[in-house]
Amino acid sequence: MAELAQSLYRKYAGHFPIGTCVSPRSLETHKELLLHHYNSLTSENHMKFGPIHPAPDTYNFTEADRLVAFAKEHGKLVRGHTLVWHNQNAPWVFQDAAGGLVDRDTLLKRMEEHIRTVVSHYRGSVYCWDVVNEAVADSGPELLRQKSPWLEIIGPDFIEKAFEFTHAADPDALLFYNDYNESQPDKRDKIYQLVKGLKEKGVPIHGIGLQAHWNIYWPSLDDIRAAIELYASLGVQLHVTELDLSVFAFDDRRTDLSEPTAEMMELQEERFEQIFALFREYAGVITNVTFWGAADDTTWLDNFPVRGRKNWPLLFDTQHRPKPALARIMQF
Ligand code: HAH
Repeated sequence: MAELAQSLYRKYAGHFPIGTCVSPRSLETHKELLLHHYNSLTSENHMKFGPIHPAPDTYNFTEADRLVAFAKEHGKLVRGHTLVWHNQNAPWVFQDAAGGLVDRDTLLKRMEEHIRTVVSHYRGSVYCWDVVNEAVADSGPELLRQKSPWLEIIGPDFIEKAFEFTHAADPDALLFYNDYNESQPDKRDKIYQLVKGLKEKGVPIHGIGLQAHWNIYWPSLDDIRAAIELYASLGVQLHVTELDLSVFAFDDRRTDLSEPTAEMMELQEERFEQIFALFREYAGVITNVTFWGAADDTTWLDNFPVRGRKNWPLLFDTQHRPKPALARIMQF
């Protein structure tokens, strides 16, 4: 059993909740870490469209309900992730009876029914939703990601519809637009434009989710700060929704390491310290900081962007022991 350091979420109680994503398995395998260090939980996969609504008349709430029960039992917040995304959908959603693409009105009805059912089910238990995930284009002149069945079938107003349906189902939930590469200047400006447009139309949106899938070299502190400033100027809350800090630059596909080098660990410690100092500086606007994993033994980066390679991106090691980075972000 790993020795318990001072509780991360208790240390940050005056700033923002500290979260992690969880899986059905990690509720057991990482229970001690979850209880001691995190006070906000996000289902990594089981509130996504495919898993939770696999067939037109079939909802599978079992796993997400277990997470919500666990959170209730232990006094943890739950972030809802995610209602409308171009990935991890059930194929039926976009198909008509003949196997072709469904028409706009039918897809809007399906979206409404899906959102109403899921959001009502978790009303009062899930305090905020990533309503739309990753709708902005990574590069090029287009504002929106072109390869999305939601955009292709419904058109650009799929975004505002999703927020309106969610708000109707739970008027108390905080509603977020969530995306990655959120601190990269070109994409940052597009996310800003999108959310600004939604706000001007009176769409019920309360926040921007910064996924924060970063690494020890990128993005610069200046770019992160500029993104926080720009998004905050819209008068919305910011959640850091999926934080991890890979020891590899994104284009570095090396697979020769069985543990991170001392230099990587040192850089990671420094970066964690700087990033959390920045988050604390903006604690008036940053209202949740969630990691995309509780410890280095299991994270989505084990298979992205290189299958079967560890990235050691979190604050706890593969044995669930605090890395030196933990102490660094507790010094204030
Ligand atoms: C995130 N996408 C998703 O929001 C989350 O639901 C998933 O579990 C992991 C990461 C980040 C991403 C991606 O999936 C593919 C390419 C770039 C970024």
